Amino acid sequence: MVAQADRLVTDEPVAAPAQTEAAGDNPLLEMDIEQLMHMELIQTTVPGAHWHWEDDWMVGYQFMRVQNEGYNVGTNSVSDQQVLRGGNYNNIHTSMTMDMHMLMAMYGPSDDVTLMVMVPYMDMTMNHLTRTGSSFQVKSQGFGDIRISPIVSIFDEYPHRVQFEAGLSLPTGSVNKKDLTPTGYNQLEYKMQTGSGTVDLQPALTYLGQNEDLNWGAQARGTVRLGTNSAGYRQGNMIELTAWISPKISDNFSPSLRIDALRWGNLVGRDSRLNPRANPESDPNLQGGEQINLLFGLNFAAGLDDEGRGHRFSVEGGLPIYQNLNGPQIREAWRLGGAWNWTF
Ligand SMILES: [Cu+2]
Repeated sequence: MVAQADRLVTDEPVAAPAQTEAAGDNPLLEMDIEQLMHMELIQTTVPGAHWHWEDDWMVGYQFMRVQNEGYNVGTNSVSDQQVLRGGNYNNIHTSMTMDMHMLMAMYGPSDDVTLMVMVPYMDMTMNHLTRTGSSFQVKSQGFGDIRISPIVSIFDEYPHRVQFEAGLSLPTGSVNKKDLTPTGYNQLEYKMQTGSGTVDLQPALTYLGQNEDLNWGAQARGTVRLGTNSAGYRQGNMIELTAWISPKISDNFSPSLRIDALRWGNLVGRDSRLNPRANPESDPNLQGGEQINLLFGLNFAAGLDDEGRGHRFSVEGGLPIYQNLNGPQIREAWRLGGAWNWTF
Protein backbone atom coordinates (compact mmCIF):
# COMPACT_ATOMS: atom_id res chain seq x y z
CA MET A 1 0.00 0.00 0.00
CA VAL A 2 2.88 2.38 0.73
CA ALA A 3 4.38 1.82 -2.69
CA GLN A 4 0.96 2.25 -4.24
CA ALA A 5 0.33 5.52 -2.42
CA ASP A 6 3.74 6.83 -3.51
CA ARG A 7 2.94 6.00 -7.07
CA LEU A 8 -0.44 7.67 -6.88
CA VAL A 9 1.00 10.85 -5.45
CA THR A 10 3.78 11.07 -8.01
CA ASP A 11 1.40 10.25 -10.84
CA GLU A 12 -1.02 12.97 -9.81
CA PRO A 13 0.96 16.05 -8.82
CA VAL A 14 -1.80 18.50 -9.83
CA ALA A 15 -4.89 16.63 -8.68
CA ALA A 16 -8.23 18.40 -8.23
CA PRO A 17 -9.00 20.21 -4.94
CA ALA A 18 -9.72 17.99 -1.97
CA GLN A 19 -13.30 17.26 -1.03
CA THR A 20 -12.34 14.59 1.41
CA GLU A 21 -14.48 14.32 4.48
CA ALA A 22 -12.27 11.81 6.22
CA ALA A 23 -8.88 13.49 5.80
CA GLY A 24 -6.38 12.03 8.23
CA ASP A 25 -2.80 13.06 9.06
CA ASN A 26 -1.99 13.53 5.42
CA PRO A 27 -4.93 15.12 3.54
CA LEU A 28 -3.16 15.15 0.18
CA LEU A 29 -2.37 11.46 0.34
CA GLU A 30 -5.89 10.64 1.49
CA MET A 31 -7.40 12.68 -1.32
CA ASP A 32 -5.33 11.04 -4.02
CA ILE A 33 -6.10 7.58 -2.80
CA GLU A 34 -9.77 8.29 -2.53
CA GLN A 35 -10.03 9.73 -6.03
CA LEU A 36 -8.13 6.91 -7.66
CA MET A 37 -9.63 4.16 -5.57
CA HIS A 38 -13.03 4.60 -7.14
CA MET A 39 -14.30 4.70 -3.57
CA GLU A 40 -17.71 5.84 -4.62
CA LEU A 41 -20.45 3.46 -5.49
CA ILE A 42 -19.67 1.38 -8.52
CA GLN A 43 -21.95 -0.19 -11.11
CA THR A 44 -21.97 -3.61 -9.47
CA THR A 45 -24.55 -4.99 -11.91
CA VAL A 46 -22.18 -4.58 -14.88
CA PRO A 47 -19.49 -7.29 -14.64
CA GLY A 48 -16.02 -5.93 -15.29
CA ALA A 49 -17.04 -2.30 -14.66
CA HIS A 50 -14.55 -1.82 -11.81
CA TRP A 51 -11.17 -3.16 -10.73
CA HIS A 52 -9.21 -4.13 -7.64
CA TRP A 53 -5.90 -2.93 -6.31
CA GLU A 54 -3.00 -5.26 -5.75
CA ASP A 55 -3.71 -8.08 -3.29
CA ASP A 56 -7.37 -7.15 -2.81
CA TRP A 57 -9.99 -9.89 -3.12
CA MET A 58 -13.67 -9.61 -3.89
CA VAL A 59 -16.49 -12.12 -3.65
CA GLY A 60 -19.95 -11.33 -4.93
CA TYR A 61 -23.37 -12.59 -5.80
CA GLN A 62 -25.65 -11.29 -8.52
CA PHE A 63 -29.26 -12.14 -9.22
CA MET A 64 -31.28 -11.29 -12.30
CA ARG A 65 -34.81 -12.18 -13.37
CA VAL A 66 -35.81 -11.67 -16.99
CA GLN A 67 -39.53 -12.02 -17.68
CA ASN A 68 -40.64 -12.71 -21.24
CA GLU A 69 -44.27 -12.42 -22.32
CA GLY A 70 -45.96 -12.09 -25.69
CA TYR A 71 -44.50 -12.24 -29.19
CA ASN A 72 -42.82 -9.84 -31.58
CA VAL A 73 -42.33 -10.09 -35.33
CA GLY A 74 -39.71 -7.42 -35.94
CA THR A 75 -40.79 -4.41 -33.89
CA ASN A 76 -44.49 -5.35 -33.96
CA SER A 77 -46.20 -7.24 -31.19
CA VAL A 78 -48.47 -10.08 -32.28
CA SER A 79 -50.97 -11.99 -30.18
CA ASP A 80 -50.40 -15.53 -28.93
CA GLN A 81 -53.36 -16.72 -31.03
CA GLN A 82 -51.99 -15.06 -34.19
CA VAL A 83 -48.70 -16.90 -33.70
CA LEU A 84 -50.34 -20.22 -32.83
CA ARG A 85 -52.88 -20.21 -35.68
CA GLY A 86 -51.03 -18.10 -38.25
CA GLY A 87 -47.78 -20.01 -37.83
CA ASN A 88 -49.52 -23.38 -37.65
CA TYR A 89 -47.43 -24.37 -34.61
CA ASN A 90 -48.18 -27.23 -32.22
CA ASN A 91 -47.79 -24.86 -29.28
CA ILE A 92 -46.49 -21.43 -28.32
CA HIS A 93 -45.05 -19.89 -25.17
CA THR A 94 -47.26 -17.60 -23.14
CA SER A 95 -44.38 -16.66 -20.82
CA MET A 96 -40.81 -17.49 -19.90
CA THR A 97 -39.04 -16.63 -16.67
CA MET A 98 -35.26 -16.77 -16.52
CA ASP A 99 -33.56 -16.46 -13.13
CA MET A 100 -29.79 -16.20 -13.06
CA HIS A 101 -27.80 -16.56 -9.85
CA MET A 102 -24.17 -15.69 -10.32
CA LEU A 103 -21.25 -16.17 -7.97
CA MET A 104 -18.24 -13.96 -8.64
CA ALA A 105 -14.69 -13.82 -7.37
CA MET A 106 -12.10 -11.19 -8.22
CA TYR A 107 -8.49 -10.66 -7.30
CA GLY A 108 -5.91 -8.01 -8.09
CA PRO A 109 -2.47 -9.56 -8.78
CA SER A 110 -1.28 -5.99 -9.46
CA ASP A 111 -2.75 -2.49 -9.65
CA ASP A 112 -3.12 -2.83 -13.42
CA VAL A 113 -4.53 -6.36 -13.67
CA THR A 114 -7.70 -7.78 -12.11
CA LEU A 115 -8.77 -11.40 -12.51
CA MET A 116 -12.48 -12.27 -12.51
CA VAL A 117 -14.32 -15.59 -12.41
CA MET A 118 -18.09 -15.82 -12.75
CA VAL A 119 -20.15 -18.96 -12.14
CA PRO A 120 -23.81 -18.68 -13.19
CA TYR A 121 -26.65 -20.94 -12.10
CA MET A 122 -29.77 -20.80 -14.26
CA ASP A 123 -33.35 -21.56 -13.29
CA MET A 124 -35.86 -21.25 -16.14
CA THR A 125 -39.58 -21.85 -16.59
CA MET A 126 -41.66 -21.80 -19.78
CA ASN A 127 -45.45 -21.86 -20.00
CA HIS A 128 -46.97 -23.36 -23.14
CA LEU A 129 -50.36 -23.11 -24.82
CA THR A 130 -51.24 -25.88 -27.31
CA ARG A 131 -53.48 -25.85 -30.38
CA THR A 132 -56.10 -27.81 -28.44
CA GLY A 133 -56.18 -25.06 -25.82
CA SER A 134 -54.39 -26.92 -23.04
CA SER A 135 -51.39 -25.55 -21.22
CA PHE A 136 -48.27 -27.08 -19.72
CA GLN A 137 -45.06 -25.94 -18.08
CA VAL A 138 -41.44 -27.04 -18.44
CA LYS A 139 -38.46 -26.16 -16.27
CA SER A 140 -34.70 -26.40 -16.48
CA GLN A 141 -32.03 -25.69 -13.91
CA GLY A 142 -28.31 -26.00 -13.74
CA PHE A 143 -24.94 -24.35 -13.90
CA GLY A 144 -24.32 -22.11 -16.90
CA ASP A 145 -21.10 -21.27 -18.69
CA ILE A 146 -18.26 -20.19 -16.42
CA ARG A 147 -16.50 -17.02 -17.53
CA ILE A 148 -12.84 -16.30 -16.77
CA SER A 149 -11.64 -12.76 -17.43
CA PRO A 150 -8.34 -11.02 -16.98
CA ILE A 151 -9.00 -7.26 -16.95
CA VAL A 152 -6.08 -5.00 -17.85
CA SER A 153 -5.88 -1.24 -17.38
CA ILE A 154 -4.81 0.43 -20.65
CA PHE A 155 -5.35 4.07 -19.63
CA ASP A 156 -5.54 5.47 -16.11
CA GLU A 157 -5.51 9.20 -15.53
CA TYR A 158 -7.96 10.57 -13.04
CA PRO A 159 -10.87 10.98 -13.66
CA HIS A 160 -10.71 8.46 -16.54
CA ARG A 161 -9.79 4.81 -16.77
CA VAL A 162 -10.04 2.41 -19.71
CA GLN A 163 -9.82 -1.34 -19.29
CA PHE A 164 -9.60 -4.22 -21.71
CA GLU A 165 -11.12 -7.51 -20.65
CA ALA A 166 -10.15 -10.77 -22.35
CA GLY A 167 -13.22 -12.79 -21.36
CA LEU A 168 -13.35 -16.50 -22.06
CA SER A 169 -16.59 -18.45 -21.57
CA LEU A 170 -16.23 -22.21 -21.05
CA PRO A 171 -18.97 -24.69 -22.03
CA THR A 172 -19.77 -25.83 -18.48
CA GLY A 173 -23.53 -25.35 -19.01
CA SER A 174 -25.77 -27.88 -20.71
CA VAL A 175 -27.21 -28.11 -24.23
CA ASN A 176 -29.10 -31.30 -23.32
CA LYS A 177 -31.76 -30.07 -20.90
CA LYS A 178 -34.97 -32.10 -21.12
CA ASP A 179 -38.29 -32.11 -19.31
CA LEU A 180 -41.66 -33.77 -19.40
CA THR A 181 -44.06 -32.47 -22.08
CA PRO A 182 -47.44 -33.89 -23.24
CA THR A 183 -45.57 -36.01 -25.82
CA GLY A 184 -42.94 -37.38 -23.46
CA TYR A 185 -39.61 -36.53 -21.91
CA ASN A 186 -38.21 -34.22 -24.58
CA GLN A 187 -35.29 -31.99 -25.46
CA LEU A 188 -36.13 -28.40 -24.43
CA GLU A 189 -36.07 -25.31 -26.64
CA TYR A 190 -32.81 -23.43 -27.35
CA LYS A 191 -33.63 -20.66 -24.86
CA MET A 192 -34.10 -23.25 -22.09
CA GLN A 193 -30.54 -24.60 -22.38
CA THR A 194 -28.19 -23.41 -19.64
CA GLY A 195 -25.08 -23.15 -21.83
CA SER A 196 -23.95 -22.36 -25.36
CA GLY A 197 -22.01 -25.62 -25.68
CA THR A 198 -19.08 -23.80 -27.29
CA VAL A 199 -16.00 -21.99 -26.09
CA ASP A 200 -16.87 -18.31 -26.49
CA LEU A 201 -14.57 -15.30 -26.65
CA GLN A 202 -16.00 -12.33 -24.76
CA PRO A 203 -13.70 -9.36 -25.21
CA ALA A 204 -14.82 -6.11 -23.62
CA LEU A 205 -13.64 -2.52 -23.53
CA THR A 206 -14.78 -0.56 -20.49
CA TYR A 207 -14.50 3.16 -19.88
CA LEU A 208 -14.92 4.40 -16.31
CA GLY A 209 -15.15 8.01 -15.18
CA GLN A 210 -15.71 9.66 -11.87
CA ASN A 211 -15.49 12.94 -10.04
CA GLU A 212 -16.74 14.13 -6.65
CA ASP A 213 -20.36 14.28 -7.79
CA LEU A 214 -20.78 11.62 -10.43
CA ASN A 215 -19.82 8.18 -11.68
CA TRP A 216 -20.22 7.37 -15.36
CA GLY A 217 -19.03 4.78 -17.78
CA ALA A 218 -19.59 2.65 -20.82
CA GLN A 219 -18.79 -0.87 -21.89
CA ALA A 220 -18.72 -2.62 -25.27
CA ARG A 221 -18.69 -6.41 -25.18
CA GLY A 222 -18.62 -8.94 -27.98
CA THR A 223 -19.43 -12.63 -27.79
CA VAL A 224 -17.85 -14.78 -30.49
CA ARG A 225 -18.75 -18.48 -30.45
CA LEU A 226 -16.08 -20.89 -31.62
CA GLY A 227 -16.91 -24.12 -33.43
CA THR A 228 -20.12 -26.13 -33.17
CA ASN A 229 -21.52 -27.65 -30.00
CA SER A 230 -22.24 -31.34 -29.40
CA ALA A 231 -25.93 -30.77 -30.21
CA GLY A 232 -25.04 -29.63 -33.75
CA TYR A 233 -25.33 -25.85 -33.67
CA ARG A 234 -23.62 -22.63 -32.72
CA GLN A 235 -25.48 -19.85 -30.95
CA GLY A 236 -25.47 -16.46 -32.62
CA ASN A 237 -22.67 -14.02 -31.90
CA MET A 238 -23.61 -11.01 -29.81
CA ILE A 239 -22.60 -7.41 -29.30
CA GLU A 240 -23.62 -5.40 -26.27
CA LEU A 241 -23.15 -1.67 -25.67
CA THR A 242 -24.05 -0.20 -22.32
CA ALA A 243 -23.56 3.24 -20.76
CA TRP A 244 -24.54 4.65 -17.38
CA ILE A 245 -24.52 7.74 -15.25
CA SER A 246 -24.77 7.71 -11.48
CA PRO A 247 -24.94 10.91 -9.38
CA LYS A 248 -23.40 10.57 -5.95
CA ILE A 249 -26.02 11.60 -3.39
CA SER A 250 -23.77 10.66 -0.45
CA ASP A 251 -20.69 8.52 0.20
CA ASN A 252 -23.03 5.56 0.62
CA PHE A 253 -25.80 6.06 -1.91
CA SER A 254 -26.11 6.78 -5.62
CA PRO A 255 -28.99 6.11 -8.01
CA SER A 256 -28.09 5.19 -11.59
CA LEU A 257 -29.57 5.32 -15.05
CA ARG A 258 -28.27 2.87 -17.62
CA ILE A 259 -28.97 2.14 -21.26
CA ASP A 260 -28.16 -1.31 -22.61
CA ALA A 261 -28.23 -2.13 -26.32
CA LEU A 262 -27.88 -5.72 -27.53
CA ARG A 263 -27.74 -7.37 -30.93
CA TRP A 264 -27.47 -11.13 -31.39
CA GLY A 265 -27.69 -13.52 -34.31
CA ASN A 266 -29.67 -16.59 -35.27
CA LEU A 267 -28.28 -20.05 -34.65
CA VAL A 268 -25.90 -21.62 -37.14
CA GLY A 269 -26.89 -25.24 -37.64
CA ARG A 270 -29.60 -26.84 -35.54
CA ASP A 271 -30.38 -29.43 -32.87
CA SER A 272 -31.98 -32.36 -34.74
CA ARG A 273 -33.92 -33.30 -31.58
CA LEU A 274 -36.01 -30.11 -31.90
CA ASN A 275 -38.74 -29.84 -34.53
CA PRO A 276 -38.67 -26.25 -35.83
CA ARG A 277 -42.41 -26.48 -36.60
CA ALA A 278 -43.28 -27.35 -32.99
CA ASN A 279 -43.02 -23.77 -31.75
CA PRO A 280 -41.06 -20.60 -32.65
CA GLU A 281 -38.46 -21.18 -29.92
CA SER A 282 -37.46 -24.46 -31.58
CA ASP A 283 -36.68 -22.74 -34.90
CA PRO A 284 -32.96 -21.88 -35.31
CA ASN A 285 -33.87 -19.02 -37.69
CA LEU A 286 -36.13 -17.28 -35.16
CA GLN A 287 -33.50 -16.62 -32.50
CA GLY A 288 -31.75 -13.38 -33.40
CA GLY A 289 -32.72 -9.82 -32.65
CA GLU A 290 -31.83 -6.46 -31.23
CA GLN A 291 -33.01 -4.76 -28.12
CA ILE A 292 -32.45 -1.60 -26.08
CA ASN A 293 -33.18 -1.65 -22.34
CA LEU A 294 -33.50 1.33 -20.02
CA LEU A 295 -32.51 0.45 -16.45
CA PHE A 296 -32.83 2.31 -13.18
CA GLY A 297 -30.65 1.33 -10.24
CA LEU A 298 -29.97 2.12 -6.60
CA ASN A 299 -26.40 1.61 -5.41
CA PHE A 300 -25.32 1.42 -1.77
CA ALA A 301 -22.06 1.04 0.11
CA ALA A 302 -21.52 -0.04 3.70
CA GLY A 303 -18.43 -0.05 5.87
CA LEU A 304 -15.99 1.09 3.17
CA ASP A 305 -12.50 1.80 4.46
CA ASP A 306 -10.03 4.35 3.03
CA GLU A 307 -8.77 1.79 0.54
CA GLY A 308 -12.18 0.93 -0.86
CA ARG A 309 -12.65 -2.35 0.98
CA GLY A 310 -16.10 -3.15 2.26
CA HIS A 311 -19.56 -4.01 1.02
CA ARG A 312 -21.40 -2.65 -1.99
CA PHE A 313 -24.84 -3.61 -3.18
CA SER A 314 -27.24 -2.57 -5.91
CA VAL A 315 -30.73 -3.20 -7.14
CA GLU A 316 -31.52 -2.51 -10.77
CA GLY A 317 -34.56 -3.00 -12.95
CA GLY A 318 -35.76 -1.95 -16.36
CA LEU A 319 -37.80 -2.34 -19.46
CA PRO A 320 -37.01 -2.71 -23.16
CA ILE A 321 -37.67 0.55 -24.98
CA TYR A 322 -36.96 -1.09 -28.35
CA GLN A 323 -37.15 -4.72 -29.53
CA ASN A 324 -36.66 -5.90 -33.09
CA LEU A 325 -36.82 -9.69 -33.13
CA ASN A 326 -36.46 -12.30 -35.85
CA GLY A 327 -39.94 -13.51 -35.12
CA PRO A 328 -42.29 -14.64 -34.09
CA GLN A 329 -40.07 -14.71 -31.02
CA ILE A 330 -41.06 -14.33 -27.39
CA ARG A 331 -40.24 -10.83 -26.19
CA GLU A 332 -38.93 -9.39 -22.95
CA ALA A 333 -41.41 -7.65 -20.65
CA TRP A 334 -39.08 -6.51 -17.84
CA ARG A 335 -35.97 -7.42 -15.88
CA LEU A 336 -35.07 -6.94 -12.24
CA GLY A 337 -31.92 -7.82 -10.36
CA GLY A 338 -29.43 -7.02 -7.69
CA ALA A 339 -25.83 -7.59 -6.72
CA TRP A 340 -23.69 -7.71 -3.62
CA ASN A 341 -19.90 -7.33 -3.62
CA TRP A 342 -17.53 -7.69 -0.68
CA THR A 343 -13.98 -6.45 -1.19
CA PHE A 344 -11.37 -7.41 1.41
CU1 LIG B 1 -14.76 -6.72 -8.02
